[in-house]
Amino acid sequence: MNRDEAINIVRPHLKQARFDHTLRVADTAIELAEKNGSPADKVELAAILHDYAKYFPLTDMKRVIKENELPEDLLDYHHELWHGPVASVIVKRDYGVTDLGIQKAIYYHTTGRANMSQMETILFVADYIEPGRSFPGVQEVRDTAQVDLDQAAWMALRNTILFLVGQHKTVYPDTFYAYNDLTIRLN
Ligand code: DGI
Ligand code: FE
Ligand code: FE
Ligand code: FE
Repeated sequence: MNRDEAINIVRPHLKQARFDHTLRVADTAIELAEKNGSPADKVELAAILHDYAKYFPLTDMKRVIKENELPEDLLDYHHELWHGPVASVIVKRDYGVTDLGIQKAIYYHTTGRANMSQMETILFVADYIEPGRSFPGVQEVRDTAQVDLDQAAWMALRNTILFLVGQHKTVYPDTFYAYNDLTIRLN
């Protein structure tokens, strides 16, 4: 699968604004890949496909989670967490994306996890810092990503956890595991 094929696969599933976000994530991810010595072509495919399932009906996502033995505890948390794992299954099943690194980057792009690969970290950070994002603190994470990818991921995780806690929302365990893992590794 090349860039154009991936774009043609996701485009019908996304609104214009989400498609534009996707292209900005891909550009940002390629820059981070080149800076960090990750394979830019794989990172680009993962980025183009990452939000494929963002607008799937909740019932369809639930079915994919149950039928493919994805962790059922996902269903106890916000449905915003479902689209990455669901997309990773579908790109493999329906579009022949066999590369496990790409599958995992898509799978974990929202929550992160402990021991993320560099490709997973790049997509996680690129999704957070792409130039269309404007949450509080994002510019500091952008600046940090230019010099230290893991530090940028740690900051994004910290910001997200603080944001969710401030909103009285739950935090999926993998997000805490990712944060703890980087906190330990960066010290
Ligand atoms: O799909 P995108 O909007 O591009 O971004 P995303 O897939 O990273 O989704 C992020 C949203 O998910 C963000 O607004 C916060 C929300 N969210 C809800 N619960 C959790 C969570 N994010 C993380 N990392 N962990 C959670 O438990
Ligand atoms: Fe997403
Ligand atoms: Fe994200
Ligand atoms: Fe995204």
